[in-house]
Order: sequence, then C-alpha cells, then structure tokens
Amino acid sequence: YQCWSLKDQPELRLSDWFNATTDSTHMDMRVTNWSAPIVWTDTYNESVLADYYTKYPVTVGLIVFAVGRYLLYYLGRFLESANRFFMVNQKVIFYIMLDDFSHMPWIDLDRHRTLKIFKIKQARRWQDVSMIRMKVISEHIEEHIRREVDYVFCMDVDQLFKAEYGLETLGDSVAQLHTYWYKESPGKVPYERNESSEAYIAAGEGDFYYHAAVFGGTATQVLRITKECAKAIMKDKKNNVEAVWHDESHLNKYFFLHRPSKILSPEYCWDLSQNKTPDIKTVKLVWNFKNYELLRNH
Ligand code: 2GW
Ligand code: MN
Repeated sequence: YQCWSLKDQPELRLSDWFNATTDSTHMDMRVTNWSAPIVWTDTYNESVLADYYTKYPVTVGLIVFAVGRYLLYYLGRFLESANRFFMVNQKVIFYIMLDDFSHMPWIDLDRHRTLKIFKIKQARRWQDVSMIRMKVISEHIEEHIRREVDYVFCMDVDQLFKAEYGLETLGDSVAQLHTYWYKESPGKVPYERNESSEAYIAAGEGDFYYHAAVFGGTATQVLRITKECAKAIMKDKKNNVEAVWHDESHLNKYFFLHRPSKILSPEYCWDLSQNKTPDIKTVKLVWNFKNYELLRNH
C-alpha cells in the first residue's frame, strides 16, 4: 500500500533541534542506547522546529475514543485543551470515535483545526473498549487517515493538555514513558510475564515501560503499530489469554521488537498526584481525575 508520504525535503537533523547534552537532573536519560532522542523540556529548539515546518508544512491527526460515560465526562474538556495546546499553528484533524452522535459536545475550534466524527459499537466488557481501539484505529488509518495526515497520535480521552504540545513530539514512531515506571529498571516494570501471551517479555529484557495513553508517528508507522497489536490481541483472545495491561502490554511488546524512533518524557503524560521531581519541568498533558464508581460500575 502507498501511504500519503512526507514530501521530498531535506531531513531535519537531530543535532539541529535537539540538545543531547545531559545535565545533572536528567542523568543519562536524553538519548536511548539505540540513539533515539528522549524529549524533555529544554532539550528542543522551538524556533528551529517552527522554521522547518513553516517551510515544509505537515498535517497532524489526533485519534481519540470516547465511548459511554467517557464521552459525557471527558471528551469536551479534552478537545478544548487540545484545541488550545496541541500543535499550535499547525494543521490538525481530530478523529473522534464515539458511540452516540447526540452526545458530541460543541467545540469552537481555531483556524487550521477540524474534526471528523465516527460511530463505533459499544463493546461488551470494559477491557474490550481499550483493546478494540487498536483494530479500529488500524482500519481507519488504512481506509482514509493515511491520505489525510502526515503524522498521527492516538491518545486516551481521560487527559487534559496544560501547555504547548508541539512539533518536538513528531517522529517516525513515538512512545511515551510511563509516569510510574520511568525511573525503574526493566526487570521491575509490569510487562506481561505469561509466556502464552503474545505480549510476553522475558525477565530482564525490555527497554522502558511505555504508556498506551499516548503513542504516535507517521501514518505508515502507526498503521503498522496498531495492526500488529490488533493481531496479537486477537491471537491471545483465540487462546483465551488476556495480557495484564491489555493493549498497553501489546504496545510494550511491539516497541520492544521495533524500537521507537523518539521517546517523550513523562512531562508529556503526567499524573498530578505523583510528587514532581526536578526532572519534571513543564507538564504538557496530565491525567484527568477518574471516578471509577461513576465510570465503570454500571
Ligand atoms: C475503560 C475501562 C473501564 C471502563 C471504561 C473504559 C472506557 C474506555 C470507556 O468506557 N469508554 C472509553 O471511551 N474508553 C476509552 O479507552 C477512552 O479513550 C479511555 O481513555 C481509553 C482507555 O481507558 P482508560 O482511560 O480507562 O484506561 P487507563 O487510564 O487505565 O489506561 C491505560 O490502560 C489501558 C488498558 O487497560 C489502555 O492501555 C490505556 O491506553 C492506558 O492509558
Ligand atoms: Mn486513561
């Protein structure tokens, strides 16, 4: 298949926009051992990025699911904050997957922003809502999104943008460090340990624990990521196994086998109830509050 591809253009070199020189607060956490940048506040040069993308403009997609009560509680505020902070001055298409058009909130969007709404079926079990996302996303990218955008992010809806979330996050395949585990060695993170699951990662293996609430990349790469994860999830279903953190376990396996080309610091998906350490400077996106009583037990 042929995806809408980035135009013929000079590559933006890492050394032009990214400062890999480590300071004391980041220790050795700015570049991975496979040479992918780990983007923190103060590691990127915004004006270099802005100049480059003014010359070679891109369109960025943001896919979000809002089903059942998540549609009522989260979608409006998520979109309002995204309109304000996500890819400011860039062309953005929001792809909203919901189960009831009549609950779509009214959002005033800025110039260069548009939204497309799609109806999906309500899943039977809550675990399936998040897992079915991989399949639905891959189908939509294949059918239309790859001809509409250059880059695409997939995000949980129970989050809020708090500061500019911009061009520094664009890359071939982009993974998000999980707030709870980013300082932990791979031996201690909650990868799937059941050998009969497709998401299995052996003890001592793995690089980082990634949060499935944010991932992205070029449309081509995100198609690959979601297709592979959906396939693995279906295989597990057939074998009657379910990975401990559902789609997140499969995403971690995928990024273990196909390492991401860029990693985002926990500032790009922070839990405000965690104590902020000096490495967390500008928080760009935060988890929204979760009332499990209201959201899940019904
Ligand atoms: C999910 C769980 C239980 C009850 C409802 C739902 C649910 C999720 C729902 O009723 N409607 C809905 O639209 N969702 C979508 O799935 C929504 O976009 C939500 O943000 C996303 C993931 O569910 P969430 O946010 O409740 O899961 P978390 O915050 O515990 O997320 C992590 O783990 C998940 C797997 O268990 C996913 O991997 C997720 O990406 C992770 O952030
Ligand atoms: Mn979530």
